[in-house]
Amino acid sequence: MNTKNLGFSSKLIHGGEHKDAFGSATVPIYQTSTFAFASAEEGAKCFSGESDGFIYTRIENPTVKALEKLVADLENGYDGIATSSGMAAVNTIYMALLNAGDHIISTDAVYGPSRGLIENQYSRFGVESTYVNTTDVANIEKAIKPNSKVLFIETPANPTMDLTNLKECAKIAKKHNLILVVDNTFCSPYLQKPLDLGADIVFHSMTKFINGHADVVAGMIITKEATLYNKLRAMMIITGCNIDPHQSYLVLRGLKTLSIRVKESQSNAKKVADFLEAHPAVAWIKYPGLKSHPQYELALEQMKGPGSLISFGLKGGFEAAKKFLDNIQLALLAVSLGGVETLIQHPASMTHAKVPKEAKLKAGITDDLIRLSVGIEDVEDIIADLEHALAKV
Ligand code: LCS
Repeated sequence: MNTKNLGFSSKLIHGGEHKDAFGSATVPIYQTSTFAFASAEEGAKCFSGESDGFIYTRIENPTVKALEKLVADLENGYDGIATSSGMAAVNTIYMALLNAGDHIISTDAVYGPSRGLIENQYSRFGVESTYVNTTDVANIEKAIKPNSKVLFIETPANPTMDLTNLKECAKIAKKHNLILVVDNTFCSPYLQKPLDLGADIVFHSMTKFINGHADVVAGMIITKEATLYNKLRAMMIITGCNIDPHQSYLVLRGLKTLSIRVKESQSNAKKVADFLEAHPAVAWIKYPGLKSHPQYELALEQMKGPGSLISFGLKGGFEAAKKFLDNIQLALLAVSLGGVETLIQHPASMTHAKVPKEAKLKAGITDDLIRLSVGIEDVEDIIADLEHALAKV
């Protein structure tokens, strides 16, 4: 059956383009490193591309391919490239697109290591970078130089929950011949489809919503068309950052419930955000589903819903934040996000600890910022946990 025209939730269950001889209901785990050729001629054809038979699991594997096809379909893309982690996806993109002397422009509040990889490693090979506040796209235009090649956007940004207007970015990228790359980890394809808004490449840390069960680390890159796809795929293969079949199976399993997980955690997050906004100990809150979010209208325009990540600060600053986090009982005091369990963390000292202090402050990653990834527990229990910890501050 052609699954292209199915609705999103139906695709999660029936997509992925896999069929086997036994009519398996799920995609089997092809736990093999290599594949035997039927003949010498067939082997040569696989290598020349005349045949699309499988060769070797670092290059391609049936379980992995089913996952790649499915996520690409969910993002309305050409095809997918699964990687061993979200950071492997980031590195594959940088390495395939940037030459010595090239310049990349990015959101200043991106996930810390996405920025650190450029500023601390690619800088050694002569790659230049500028990090700007992309909530105002005029800042992007101002940062463009003759050697600018890539515009790298994360929206909502981790952990500030600032949004960037993707349609406007696509216009700028087109005008200045930049490749527009979007990190869609915070939304998943259920809430936002960057390729439909004009991006060339979208990628995910599948560790988060796509897998959703805090038991896999993985990444995925999807392109809009074949030329960039082939370039990125070749880089993934030669650098050996492939996902393995077992991990792919787990992600395929987690993915089946993506829409119900996102809907449920988002419904909880809206209630949690209302609770936090009204609480006297809370100094500020940033959640795209609240009218107080400065880009509430943009969220309505480019996202199907506000998601389940919230950032907020307490009136007592960093000291109050520490006391609050030490008194949380139900939520896990842990990094990562987008799973069924509620997770809470302190970005300035955890996920973004290695970003220099000045850059952190400029990007809005203040010492009092607490990031909450709301899970699918009973919302009354999540709120009771927060209420109890806030009372201790
Ligand atoms: N992009 C975003 C937006 C992320 O949040 C992360 C990980 C990555 C890329 C990298 O993915 P990974 O290699 O971990 O699969 N974010 C994390 C976080 O906020 N806490 O722990 C990891």
